[in-house]
Amino acid sequence: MPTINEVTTLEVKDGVAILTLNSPPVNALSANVREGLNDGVSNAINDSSVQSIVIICEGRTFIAGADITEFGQAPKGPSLYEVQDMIENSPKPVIAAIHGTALGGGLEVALTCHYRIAVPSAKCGLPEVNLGLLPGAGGTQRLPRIVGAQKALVMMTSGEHVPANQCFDMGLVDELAAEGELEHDAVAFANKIVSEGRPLVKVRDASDKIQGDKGNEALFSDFRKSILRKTRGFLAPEYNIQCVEAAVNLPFEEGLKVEQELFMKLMTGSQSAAQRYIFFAQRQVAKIPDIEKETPLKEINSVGVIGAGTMGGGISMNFANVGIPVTIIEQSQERLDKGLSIIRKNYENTAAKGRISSEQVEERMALINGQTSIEELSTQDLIIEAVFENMDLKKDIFKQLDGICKEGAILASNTSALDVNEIAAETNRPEDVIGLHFFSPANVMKLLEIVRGDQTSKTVVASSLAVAKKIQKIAAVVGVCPGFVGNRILAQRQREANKLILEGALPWDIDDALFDFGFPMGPFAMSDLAGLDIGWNKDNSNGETLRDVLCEAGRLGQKSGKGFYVYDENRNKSPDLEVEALIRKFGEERQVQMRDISKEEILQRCLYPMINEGFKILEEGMAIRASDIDIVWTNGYGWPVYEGGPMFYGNLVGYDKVLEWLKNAEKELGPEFKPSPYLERVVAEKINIL
Ligand code: 3H9
Repeated sequence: MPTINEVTTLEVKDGVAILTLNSPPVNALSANVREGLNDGVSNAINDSSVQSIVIICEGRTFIAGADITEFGQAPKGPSLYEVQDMIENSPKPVIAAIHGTALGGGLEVALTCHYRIAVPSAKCGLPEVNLGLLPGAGGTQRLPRIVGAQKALVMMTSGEHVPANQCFDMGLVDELAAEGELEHDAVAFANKIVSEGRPLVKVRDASDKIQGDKGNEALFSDFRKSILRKTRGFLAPEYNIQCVEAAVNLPFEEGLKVEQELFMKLMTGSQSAAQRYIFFAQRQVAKIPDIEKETPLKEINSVGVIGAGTMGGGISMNFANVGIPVTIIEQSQERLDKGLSIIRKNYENTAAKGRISSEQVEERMALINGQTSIEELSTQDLIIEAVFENMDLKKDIFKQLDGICKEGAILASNTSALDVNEIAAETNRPEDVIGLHFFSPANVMKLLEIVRGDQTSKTVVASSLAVAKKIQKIAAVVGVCPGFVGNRILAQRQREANKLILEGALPWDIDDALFDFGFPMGPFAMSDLAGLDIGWNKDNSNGETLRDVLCEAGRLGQKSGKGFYVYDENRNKSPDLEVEALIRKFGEERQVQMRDISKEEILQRCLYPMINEGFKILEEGMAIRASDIDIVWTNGYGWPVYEGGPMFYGNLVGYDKVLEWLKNAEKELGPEFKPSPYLERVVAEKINIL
């Protein structure tokens, strides 16, 4: 087959030039793919035996976008715009033949083709927004012209991958091919276009779908309002909207200029840098250096969960959702029934929102089998203990499990902070013991910390990663230390927040600073939500901590209508003078000097110790890489993705500046700010840890 370059071939069949790209893994538009497209289309145009051109891809997908790894590098080879001009201005019809996903620049290439054909399993989308970008190769101007402004707004601000049949309905795809017959059907479609003398459709010239929305400001303001909550803090969604506005109101070429200007702003900004970093971090986190790809996996076809409380119930739902039967154990029938009814209610709520059918509710409930005896866990492949955080209790359970569970079963604890090695030592099979730390609500939160004990076998780690993927979690492998990665870093922020309110900052000052930074809520609003009385005991409360004082005053959090804040009947919070007075009194009694504390200082006090702790975690080998820490924090603790996580953010601020700040804080405020020696080394030797 004639080769254009190392990733492109061009073959002519029945007057149809078939230009095939093969650049694994995802046919991204790297320099050689652009070159292949450019030269291939050019050759086909110049070949008099060719009447039409089909662009098709080998491997798992059509072009999945620009090559993100090339961003920021000196341009090489033909630009994407040159390639698109070549395709769009071809005097012979060019047809994109799509399987897998046509995403970002890939869809933008397809949009310069005169026609598009796809198999039913294919999906199309402009997901640039998820990388903090907008489609920068004319996609913002062409998509609205083909699907209308409203649909383009939804696609571009959500980044969703739209199934081919929907693309067909909205006119984005002109023809559906039979599954597995893409090349054959694309050639037939190309011949039909030629024989019927169909026009060379240029999407850029279409106007019927956008005409009616010219000057329709309400369309855009309503849309902005509808996504406000979800997109708070992100720049890219707004810039995408501005591009669609330009598409509707300006001529094509002027719209392109708006697209280019806004694309460059995003591309050179820190938000997109953070979001692109997180994209790769998310793929990196699943790679464990000492665990080879070939590591044998244990099959997990049945699961046992101990505890039908909030955690146990949520954990069980994850497995039932993917068809894995779960046996859930609770001490009493009453508690079991309560737990099962909460699970059912959760499913029914999801069904009420239309996300699953009522049959699916029943199917999933049928997969969850409640039992009151731990002896029922003799056959399951994976057991997850999810009882409350008490070492003695957990040890006792693992001792029992050791005697009950079948050989080779994975024995996991959902502990959020306790020593997994100590728990494993209760068994005669520590190699099968692991921590699987889910985050609440466990059926919703994406993060899973996989806690690798000293003796946990590679097979058990690899199998845990595989099952995490199956239940659609983002798993980070962490080491055994108090609080692991997530809670260990959280403790730093919590400590400083608690100290700050005695030094003069009020709970809402701290919450507001962190909310404005991008967290969904600050630590005090969070405490109110969780309940201040968790772990508080009325009988031995002696006003020693502020929490004691608040609980003693009946301020238990949202559930009692007041905690750090006071709440109205809709659970809207307001600052409360009474709390301010209690805090002042508490501070005065302890002779704490009150002062004005700026928002900047609040952020430094709360965030820089977290970065420092991240370095300590890396130094101790408790996280594999800095980006794993950021994955934990962006997926489990609400660190805004556009700030990249604590380690990325530290680099943005400058590790040298963080270090200097910590040194001063150590002198002025105490030893808890002592910089990690690893941070000192990274700064001194300018080591790149990201
Ligand atoms: C863009 O197009 C800008 C334009 O508007 C034009 C500007 C001028 N580049 O996810 P996977 C790698 S922006 C480079 O595990 P899956 C990925 O890192 C782009 N590499 O597979 C991984 O590498 P490794 C818009 C990429 O099957 C491997 O491919 N497009 C790219 O679960 C496999 O990836 C997007 O945002 C890329 N564009 O999912 C689409 N994409 O094996 C981004 C992937 O070394 N990609 N890699 O870890 C995706 O959403 C998924 O990768 C996809 C496949 C759905 C395609």
